[in-house]
Amino acid sequence: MAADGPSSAEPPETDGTLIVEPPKKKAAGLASVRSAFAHMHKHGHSVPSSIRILGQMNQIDGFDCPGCAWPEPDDRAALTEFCENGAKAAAWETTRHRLDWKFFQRHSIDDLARQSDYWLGLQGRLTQPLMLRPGSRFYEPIDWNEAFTRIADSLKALDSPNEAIFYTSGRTSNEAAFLYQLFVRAFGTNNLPDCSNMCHESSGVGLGETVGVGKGSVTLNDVHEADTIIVMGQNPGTNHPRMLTALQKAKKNGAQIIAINPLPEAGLMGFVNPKSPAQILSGGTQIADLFLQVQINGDVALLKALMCLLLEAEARSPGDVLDEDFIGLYTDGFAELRAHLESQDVDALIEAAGVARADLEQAVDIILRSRKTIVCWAMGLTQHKNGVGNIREIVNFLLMRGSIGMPGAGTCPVRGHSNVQGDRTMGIHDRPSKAFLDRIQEVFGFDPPREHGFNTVEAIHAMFEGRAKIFFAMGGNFLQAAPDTDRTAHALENCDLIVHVSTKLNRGHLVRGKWSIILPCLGRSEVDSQAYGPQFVTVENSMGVVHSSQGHLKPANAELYSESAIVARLGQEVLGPETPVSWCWLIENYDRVRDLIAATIPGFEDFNARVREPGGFHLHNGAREREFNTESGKARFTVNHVPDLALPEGAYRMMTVRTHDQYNTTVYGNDDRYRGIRGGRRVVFVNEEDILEAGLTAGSKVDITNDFGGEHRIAPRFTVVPYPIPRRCVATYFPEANILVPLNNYAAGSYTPASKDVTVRLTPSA
Ligand SMILES: Nc1nc2c(c(=O)[nH]1)N[C@H]1C(S)=C(S)[C@@H](COP(=O)(O)OP(=O)(O)OC[C@H]3O[C@@H](n4cnc5c(=O)[nH]c(N)nc54)[C@H](O)[C@@H]3O)O[C@H]1N2
Ligand SMILES: Nc1nc2c(c(=O)[nH]1)N[C@H]1C(S)=C(S)[C@@H](COP(=O)(O)OP(=O)(O)OC[C@H]3O[C@@H](n4cnc5c(=O)[nH]c(N)nc54)[C@H](O)[C@@H]3O)O[C@H]1N2
Ligand code: SF4
Ligand SMILES: [Mo]
Repeated sequence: MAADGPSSAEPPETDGTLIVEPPKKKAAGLASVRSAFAHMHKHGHSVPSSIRILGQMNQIDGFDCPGCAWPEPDDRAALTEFCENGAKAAAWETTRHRLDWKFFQRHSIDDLARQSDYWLGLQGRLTQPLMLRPGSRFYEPIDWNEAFTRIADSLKALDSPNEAIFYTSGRTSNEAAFLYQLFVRAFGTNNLPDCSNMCHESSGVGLGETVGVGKGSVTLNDVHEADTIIVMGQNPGTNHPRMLTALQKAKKNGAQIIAINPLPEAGLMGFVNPKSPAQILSGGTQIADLFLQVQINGDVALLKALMCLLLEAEARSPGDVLDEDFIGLYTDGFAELRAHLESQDVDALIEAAGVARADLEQAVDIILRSRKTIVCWAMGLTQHKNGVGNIREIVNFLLMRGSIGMPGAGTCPVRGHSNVQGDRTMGIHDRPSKAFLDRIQEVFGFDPPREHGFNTVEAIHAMFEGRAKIFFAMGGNFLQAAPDTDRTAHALENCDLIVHVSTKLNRGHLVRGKWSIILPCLGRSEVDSQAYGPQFVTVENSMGVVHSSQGHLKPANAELYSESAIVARLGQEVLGPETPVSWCWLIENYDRVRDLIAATIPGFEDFNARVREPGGFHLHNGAREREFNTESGKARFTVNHVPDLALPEGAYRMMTVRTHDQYNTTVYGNDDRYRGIRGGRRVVFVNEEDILEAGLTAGSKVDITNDFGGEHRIAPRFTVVPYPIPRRCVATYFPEANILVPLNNYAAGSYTPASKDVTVRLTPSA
């Protein structure tokens, strides 16, 4: 570690007073409206200015919400098509506060590292390129030319292009992402790790192998039409709040909802639509008809038990449960799965899941009422060692009843970042397909590198071992998003150069390489003016709809570059005469970039015209049409292991989750309203009986430790909070607990860190 030890990599303790109240039973309501405006106010916006800004969000001619990837409905509401957390994301981006060079003259990086993440984010938008020179503890302003020259010279001086790593976070537009991957491949590497590696990679891998497309198959209208919706490993009330409106609509149309989660999350239990005075008065609607309180990582066992019960129901009533026609025509592998399920001890599976048999039987009753079943999921399923297995089990379950590729049925991995799905479509991928690289070769006339690049976990190893020397990040906060914080910090500090393209200051900027550079960029709410005037960009939401996003606000600073313009300058400076495209000409008018996308990526034919249709267009999705693009051309049933959930004596299984007041590593405040937490983030939720058994009390301070791969990890001084969580399961918040997530404990097949299943011990703090 550098001079000041690991402290700079980890968020310090907050010193407010922690208040613990009972968890809420319903999400949203008027409190969410108050919260939205309070956050706009915190960032210097009056009520009229807040209304003006938020009123542009998610509108046809406005900017796409920088929050999550949940889609807009066809009948979007004028001015109010956003949620509380979308408003927070907008407030944090459109803040009126600015970070000028004087700020960085006053604060050394050590000084800044002692501040909380909340404080760092409150300081405002980055406005000038900044550089941290070798040995210095202060960022200094530099001009753009100097920044690009240093970056280009460093990249060109590498022994191999594979010594550079190019990270992407999921807010980057399609245009910027396409140019970025083109630049990186023309430079000569596939080292394109992204936030997806830590997020839905297990979904992409699991779905790709089984149904031939790594994206979900349903549209928003399918959700509205479904008869059964299973929401697993997801907390939509906080992380995809407008999904609750869709679930409510589905319920109104007669759907039943099953929630599968270790926590009784408020948004899964009930919802009060803040836009409906009638609902505010009546107290809103119940969301889940059935709540299955699975233990952490009990989902494979639960899904298997469910399928065994379905087979039993089929035996009682042949032809009514399985969709034999579908199975025969469209799938392979069912006989093996059936034999496997028949060999299972259902009671043992039910015990491993941690739920009651009667509840599972009730789930079967709900499911058997129709074939229009959708399964929605997020990080509670993907961030496990058996994350890919979780997804394959969902597919098994849906295929058995032919619940895919028909209205109201299918797969629904709910994506995180607002354009994380689009970035992948544009080629941000450390393991690009041969077909994609062939297209690049045909269209651009150069040989793209064919060997796989580093994903997030491999990138950390490579930097740690000195095999990679430059880390370039298009957005995000790699330091705090990645597992094993200390290890990741050491890895980054080994680099000769770290470059962050960012809108806001974060802790990642404070862990330094030999040289560190911050390039400030436009946010998507702002006017992006190029030679041909203001440009719009495009994004793809969680359901494969590609649409435009146009910012109308004055940029935080006239000097800011757009992400596309930054890539273009890099392309020009680094590749020189060997460049495959004329970068500056391209970004004069983003239509030109879109024409290249149209020429390269299937499904984007006539892109410029189609994206100008109000609301954009749907990308073709094979699974939705029952075209399964697997090797055999059929959807595949698979047999997956039930993970061994035995814990060492005295240990707990820890999941790391988000509070209601954060966007990944951006901390909006120290509250987690729905879970009853105010004024603190270093809390650990523990079952009351476990607290008693361990001789702890509510409010005790504990150190949380993990031992994995011969290393001892410790996260000191967390406050114990009694919570309705299954026995031996505990929950903490990310990024505080990331220091405990072992880098080498990741999902087989997808490398997604198992940040929802960390074996820990709780020891009273000294
Ligand atoms: N406001 C806000 N919105 C966001 C984000 C944010 O930070 N803030 N982040 C965005 C991003 S990038 C993403 S990926 C998504 C994340 O969205 P979520 O996946 O909803 O986020 P998490 O907080 O990680 O919550 C995981 C949920 O899974 C449950 N869970 C954990 N382990 C298990 C398990 O083993 N089995 C089951 N069945 N459930 C389990 C937890 O109790 C929790 O309810 O949200 C996106 N939207
Ligand atoms: N333990 C644990 N770890 C996790 C998770 C977990 O559940 N548990 N979740 C994982 C998941 S799902 C994800 S997606 C990752 C998230 O990983 P990242 O995407 O790397 O992290 P974010 O916190 O979303 O990045 C926030 C930063 O992005 C920058 N930014 C914001 N908007 C823009 C923009 O428009 N352009 C540019 N260039 N920069 C911008 C700002 O500087 C801000 O500080 O974390 C992962 N890490
Ligand atoms: S649901 Fe997601 S995309 Fe929609 S407004 Fe809320 S945060 Fe933004
Ligand atoms: Mo994510």
